[in-house]
Amino acid sequence: MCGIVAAAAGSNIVPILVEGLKKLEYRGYDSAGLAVTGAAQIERVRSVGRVAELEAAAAGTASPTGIAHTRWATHGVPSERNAHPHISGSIAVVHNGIIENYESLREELSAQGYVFTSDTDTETIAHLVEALLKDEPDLFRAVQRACRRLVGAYGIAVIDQRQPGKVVVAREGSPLLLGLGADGNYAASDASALLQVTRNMVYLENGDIAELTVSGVRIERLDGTPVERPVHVSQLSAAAVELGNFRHYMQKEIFEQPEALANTLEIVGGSRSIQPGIFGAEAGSLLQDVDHILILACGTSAHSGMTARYWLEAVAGVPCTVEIASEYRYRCSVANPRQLIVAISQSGETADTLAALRHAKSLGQLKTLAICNVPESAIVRESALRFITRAGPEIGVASTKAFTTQLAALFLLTLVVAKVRGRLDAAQESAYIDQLRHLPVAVNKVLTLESEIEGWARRFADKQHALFLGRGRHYPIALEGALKLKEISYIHAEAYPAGELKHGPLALVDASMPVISVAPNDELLEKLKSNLQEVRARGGELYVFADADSEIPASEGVHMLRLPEHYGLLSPILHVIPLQLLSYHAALVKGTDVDKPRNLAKSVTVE
Ligand code: HGA
Repeated sequence: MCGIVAAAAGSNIVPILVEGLKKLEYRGYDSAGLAVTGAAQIERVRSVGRVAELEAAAAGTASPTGIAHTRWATHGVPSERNAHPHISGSIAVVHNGIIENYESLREELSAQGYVFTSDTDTETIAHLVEALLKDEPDLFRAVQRACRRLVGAYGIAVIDQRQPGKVVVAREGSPLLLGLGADGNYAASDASALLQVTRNMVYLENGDIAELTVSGVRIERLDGTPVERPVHVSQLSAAAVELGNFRHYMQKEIFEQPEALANTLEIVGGSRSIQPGIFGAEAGSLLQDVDHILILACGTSAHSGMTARYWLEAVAGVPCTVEIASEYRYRCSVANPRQLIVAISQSGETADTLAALRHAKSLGQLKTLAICNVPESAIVRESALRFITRAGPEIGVASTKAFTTQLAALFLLTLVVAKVRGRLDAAQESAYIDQLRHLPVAVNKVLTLESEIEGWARRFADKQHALFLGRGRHYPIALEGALKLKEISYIHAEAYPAGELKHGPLALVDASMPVISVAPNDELLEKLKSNLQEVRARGGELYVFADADSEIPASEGVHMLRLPEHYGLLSPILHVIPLQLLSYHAALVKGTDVDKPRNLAKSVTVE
């Protein structure tokens, strides 16, 4: 989603702003812009398209104070006039998020004579601050007063030509952090933008407002109370976001899965048993009387939750429900203080998941667990327990390594809950640990199938539609395969539990509809084989991912690929990988923008 970078330093900060925006490009955006305090007035540069174009356009711009932004439009089409920063009089504003009361503010400010030049909700903030500056000349105080009038979610950064050397930032619901540097102070929506200048980060809380100058920062609450926030030394590796020898981040990230899984599972160490403490010091007592698990997530993370439901019920014997976060947060649900709330999000900033977590807590459900890839994120900070997947930064918008590491974390959760409930004996536990340890090797073997999968992708990249089938714990894997294909190749895809075929979707099957089936050698294989016959009988072309020992012969119209190992309960982690590769290669054939698919963004920080 949108990105913010801001700086108040001792020398020209334009190259830092541009470099910071480049680091945020992976999040997805449609336009970019920056503004600095100039010799006589605010200097602003905006462009639709890539940050490289903004960089070229800003070649002659220099200043020690400025703000910059990548926009992912929510209000008003992607265009130069809607790109941020927005200016009113002597001030300029960039904004992430959505101002929900922008229409009434717009009416009020228009009545005062302010002329709007964009269709954004953001421009109301610029005019509101400008209007308040008339009574309150200090920028910090004027922004503070403006924020009290805003309803919605925002991370903002503001500069004033009349108060050079100063940037004011504030947040409510959108991520924002400060970077304390040697030659100045900085702010950004994501730490990766600031690693170029500092590792010393201060995470702002909702309702915080901060002023940055070259010599320091000060933070207050919106009501004027001064606050101190701790300085974290970021452990993010700057090299982790380089592309290396791969063509795309998505490809790199698919191939990083063995390492990502090994890193994530390192927490188990050489032990023969798994302790609840891997989810946080209080996990042992907090999990004690849990009688239900409610998983809240969106998109790919919801699919990892859906897979985990099969594990949690089968192995730990605990009832489990998975809800799409944006539904749960607005639904009247029955609260259960004994249920464990599990919030899953790659970034830990997903607005819907964060809001769903807060909603769950507001109902008195305080047993909360975050499964996230970013340790300093809001969802982690606001949960009682946490498990940090160690996938490393995920740049491709279509999630891959975050998904498989989430699955590994959820399997560990299954084992811990099973133990707490007395449902796992030492021999079983040890066998599962062996299987987990072997996962990186097993994933490596699956990755060797890439060239055959590439051949399949070429066969159906010209198709308009595709159907994905799975059963049991592989049904969510079929859903994830369909989502990947939609996201990056723009081929319409749907997933069904194979038994549902005859209840409707079979009507769609003909020779032009490829049907991709996840067919591991499990207890449902015989049932699945009958479902595949139903497809074949209607002329549908089948692409089947089976296990080495699945007895399904290849025949005309039935293409078979066998995964090297049969992996039992953990098989979903292996079977999703060929589906990731299939989508990746279909997208390459179609020539789409694999890492930044149209209309989509990484870290969905708006509702
Ligand atoms: N509402 C603003 C900013 C959108 C945003 O934060 N996207 O992630 C706009 O539409 O310009």
